[in-house]
Amino acid sequence: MKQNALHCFALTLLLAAFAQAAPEATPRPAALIPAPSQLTMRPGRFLVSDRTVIVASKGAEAEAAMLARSLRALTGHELSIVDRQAAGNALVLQLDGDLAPSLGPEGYRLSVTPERALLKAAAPAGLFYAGITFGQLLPPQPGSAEVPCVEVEDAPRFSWRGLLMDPARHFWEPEFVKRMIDLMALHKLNTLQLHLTDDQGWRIEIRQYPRLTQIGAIRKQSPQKGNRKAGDGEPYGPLYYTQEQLRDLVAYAQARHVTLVPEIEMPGHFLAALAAYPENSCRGGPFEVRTAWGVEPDILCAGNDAAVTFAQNILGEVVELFPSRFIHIGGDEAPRDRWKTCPKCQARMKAEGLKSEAQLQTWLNRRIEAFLASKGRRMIGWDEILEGGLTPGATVMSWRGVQGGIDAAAAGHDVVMSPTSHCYFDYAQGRGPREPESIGGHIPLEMVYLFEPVPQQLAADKAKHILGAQGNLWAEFLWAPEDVEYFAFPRAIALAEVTWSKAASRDFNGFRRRLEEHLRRLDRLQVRYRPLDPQGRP
Ligand code: TNX
Repeated sequence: MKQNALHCFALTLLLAAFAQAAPEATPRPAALIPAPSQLTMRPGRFLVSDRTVIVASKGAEAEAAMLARSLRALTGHELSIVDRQAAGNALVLQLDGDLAPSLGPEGYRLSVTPERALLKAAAPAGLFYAGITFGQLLPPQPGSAEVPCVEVEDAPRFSWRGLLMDPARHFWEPEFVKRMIDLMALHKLNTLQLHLTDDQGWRIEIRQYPRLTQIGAIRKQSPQKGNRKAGDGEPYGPLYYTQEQLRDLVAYAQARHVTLVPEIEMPGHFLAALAAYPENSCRGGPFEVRTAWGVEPDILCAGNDAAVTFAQNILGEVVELFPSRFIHIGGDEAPRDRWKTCPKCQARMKAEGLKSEAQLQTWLNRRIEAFLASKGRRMIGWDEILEGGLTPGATVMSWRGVQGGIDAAAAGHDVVMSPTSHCYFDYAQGRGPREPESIGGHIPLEMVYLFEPVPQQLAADKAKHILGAQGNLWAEFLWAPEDVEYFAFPRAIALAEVTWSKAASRDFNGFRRRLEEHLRRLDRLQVRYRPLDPQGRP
């Protein structure tokens, strides 16, 4: 009995010792989102203080400055950037080209010991993402500056991790676009498609064609909030981005490793341009910028050489502003009825031996693609560009399901998956009465999380053509920035994990647990996300 009590006492001591040592020996894993490829927790902690320095090796200076900024926001500490470590601990940023074959330009290694956090990558983007991960190792409470020791090796699964914003339907001020870029970067999303033109508005200054914004950037009224069939009687605009603002946005995004992909819709969704320059239509106008949502029957005239030149000249200015490899030409929902009765379009079809209006769209795309190629760019368009046969270099964004993407990839074309089944972030997230008005549909968080961008039907050797996936924030029913944030988050975070993390590590319950902690970070940034509560908005 005595013996037993002694044993018991010893055991208690041992357990107590363990309990104390436990947080040091095996720290709780941090809520990293998206989940990294490999994470090993080590004993000990790294403390960020005023004595911590950032050591930037050659070529890492810009990333060091970005990291200092974000750590100041997260911890309140002002870290100085030096080229050599002195007293105290340090975050060391190193570029190492030898890591390129294993980690690519966006992958990184992060190794944190009590004395040193070593961030290594083959290219600046990787260092940037190592810094984001370091920031997520800090606890979500403000002011706390302790990071657990870890070894992380990480690289994205896909190169296109995208969102689309739609300033054509409702205009987003540059400051808000910057906020969205910041929030994307926080989740390692790297591509923001800007839907700059549509039937309801032209939102990009084109110097050669000033009426595009003088006329195309204003609509007489918009559908009423809460009653989409009625007009609100309120003139909207002129609202557009100047070229100077766009250059500034591009630079802002570049510093955060986000590529801005401009989308200039053609031949359909083009009414705002035709309102300004009606001679580029089949019927000659006059037209007004569309005041209802939906699709307009009047489109660019593909039979008219001057209209094709008009489109090319616009793109000529667009490529000067946006350095992105891809230029998006829309191509969706172009009713080809006007082409059927247009003498010029019919003459073109005859002269070129085209058997259908769909082939005429392909003919137009070929001209546009060649023009973009002459500027060193690649053309991407919605899956309708498949209908008359794909042009040789086209990349397809598959939105009407994934079949367009499967067909394009099978034929050796690159593809970005953005199907209405999983990626339409303008659809409702819940069915409850407290959900805000939306265009319709129902895509809850879990649906996005379970999206697999590489369809099973696709042959294994074609999987490499799937560049990634994109969530689309169409803005007919997003009226204000808070709506964009509500519809985007947390679904964009699920998409970030889908496009960054290994397919094998996908686990919705684990994601949800990490997300709950991660949402405290979004609270600090005052992001107006949809609460996880099944009822949505409070
Ligand atoms: C279809 S997706 C469209 C957009 C709308 C969206 C609304 C696509 C290529 N075209 O013009 O905004 O649906 O969900």
